[in-house]
Amino acid sequence: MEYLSNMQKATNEILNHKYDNIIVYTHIDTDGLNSRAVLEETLSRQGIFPEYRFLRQIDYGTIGDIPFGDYDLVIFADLGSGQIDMIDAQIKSMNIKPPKIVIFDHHLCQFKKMPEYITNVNPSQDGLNGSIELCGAGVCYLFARGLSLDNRDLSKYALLGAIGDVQNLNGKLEGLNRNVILKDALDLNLVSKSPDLQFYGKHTRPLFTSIKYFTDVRTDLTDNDSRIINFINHVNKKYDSEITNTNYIYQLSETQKRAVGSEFFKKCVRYVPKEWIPYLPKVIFGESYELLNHETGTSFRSLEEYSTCINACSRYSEYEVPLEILKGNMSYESKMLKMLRKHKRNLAKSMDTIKNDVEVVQKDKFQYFEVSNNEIQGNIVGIIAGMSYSIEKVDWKKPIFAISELDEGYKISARCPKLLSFAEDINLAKAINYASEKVGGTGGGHKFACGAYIPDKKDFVKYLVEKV
Ligand SMILES: [Mn+2]
Repeated sequence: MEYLSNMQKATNEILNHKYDNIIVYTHIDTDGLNSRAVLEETLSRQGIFPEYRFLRQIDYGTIGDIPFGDYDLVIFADLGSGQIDMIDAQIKSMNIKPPKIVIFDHHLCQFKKMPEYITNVNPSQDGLNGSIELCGAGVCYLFARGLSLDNRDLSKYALLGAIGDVQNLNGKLEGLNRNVILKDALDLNLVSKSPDLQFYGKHTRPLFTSIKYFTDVRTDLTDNDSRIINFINHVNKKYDSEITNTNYIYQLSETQKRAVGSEFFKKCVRYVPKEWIPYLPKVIFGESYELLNHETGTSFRSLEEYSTCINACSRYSEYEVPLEILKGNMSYESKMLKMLRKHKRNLAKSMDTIKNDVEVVQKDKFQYFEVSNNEIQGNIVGIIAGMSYSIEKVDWKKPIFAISELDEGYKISARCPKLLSFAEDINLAKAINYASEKVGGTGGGHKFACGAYIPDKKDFVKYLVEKV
């Protein structure tokens, strides 16, 4: 029970020592921002008011800026477990008395020997799966919940973090995410849970568009408006329903959703290899979660779309706006929606670039394309790689790698449709880690979505061929 005893130790460290100088670093994605929201609220309820900072990642470029010598306690959330040796080496090189360090994280732990002054709280220590059972905000939430059951109102943040990190990969939340966090949120009537279609965009775009951009299976509906209209008409006739082209998924009844889903399933069956069919249901049907204090039809009702909004801001290094929205300050709403629109415009423009101006190179087991920072901004190239599966020349049965040229070095983004990753048991994170380390870079992420930074692209593709 290493994780639980570390949680106890961390709690003791934070609460019982009455440190004057505390600083909290959190990651910048949806999970990181929600970790921040949980910690800030929990600690202020305890009368503790640390300094807070956001950090994109701990690496050799950023670690020198962390003022370890100025604080008694440094807390990292949703990052840190993978950089313990680096932190220790940095502190040793500073010739200072080490501060106490607490890490609340769910990423892979990597260290040779745990320094005595660091407490690393990570569910993987008890054999839990940090990709689907608990996220960074979830670890922070369990810390808060351990202090007082009155903190259970913060469960909504932990759920948002989990969805932001795609921990509902298998169609629904599982493990501690489900048995503790979702249960708390349901008990307090903060969220609803219901069986649903797995199409993205239940409150913010018509069913029509959701079908159009479904990228797990390429069917004749992919990116084809008139066929989608025919498909919806077919469903209506067969099931005697009246779904219109402008209906949003949230407006459909459960029966209508089931009708659309089963007809869509039947269609997909004709397009996927036979061995993949058993995995089809879980990319079409799943569970969706909604925040009951937000109106239907808004960007903040479904956890998935809310999470997209937060990421749209943080990708452009805007953290204040999503954090305020998370705390319930809706006066930032128009700012956030403005950023979301800008983000969507960038995506649309970049998709045109991929369609018209970029060559997709086909290899035996994967495909890749190269772009410069001017063609597609480095901060969205991963999303574009994922969306590119709706384009004809991209093979939806193979993973895709995007190599984007930065001012210095290259950013690599890898994506693979969920269905493909289930059916072929593909682990892109392993492949990208291997190839990027071979060329002197660093990489990581999930099986089906990950990234890396490399100094030189020469030989990178060769190493990928060895590992994919
Ligand atoms: Mn995370």
